Amino acid sequence: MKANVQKAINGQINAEIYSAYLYLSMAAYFDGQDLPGFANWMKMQAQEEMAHAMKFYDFVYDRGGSVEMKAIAQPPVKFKSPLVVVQQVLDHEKDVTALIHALYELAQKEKDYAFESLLKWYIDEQVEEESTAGQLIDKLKLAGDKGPGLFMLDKELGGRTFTPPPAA
Ligand code: OFO
Repeated sequence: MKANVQKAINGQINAEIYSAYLYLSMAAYFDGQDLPGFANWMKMQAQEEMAHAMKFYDFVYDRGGSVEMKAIAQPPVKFKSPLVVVQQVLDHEKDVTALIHALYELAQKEKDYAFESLLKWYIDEQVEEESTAGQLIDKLKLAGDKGPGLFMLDKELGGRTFTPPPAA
């Protein structure tokens, strides 16, 4: 594996773990607001992000490279409202999509076909991530930011479970 590819993947591992950390911070906000269903949704999202990080991690070792853990930045800890939080989820996922697309361009430039193939999974996953976040925003707008609608949506989100992605 080329040094610049390895460095870029290590950077993305850090970004995925940051995503997990961000979603855990959002989970903590929702637990503090007595919205355990929203908190559950964020905890499941955090688990997904760790799985995204590990898929890159395993790929590096499958290709004879090495992983180096970097410091994880502190995520925001104060949030304005449930709607603002879910809008931040979508904004964050759009940023991550841009990172994945940049990695794909690097894979093409370096003619690293195995990396390119791996990234196709992430490209599809980001379509899913943005769509899920967009749906959550729509549901929350319909339910309203407080009252019975919010309570019902919280119950629904409490049912989200984690399904591990296929191995690299
Ligand atoms: Fe790893 O997809 Fe979200 O951030």
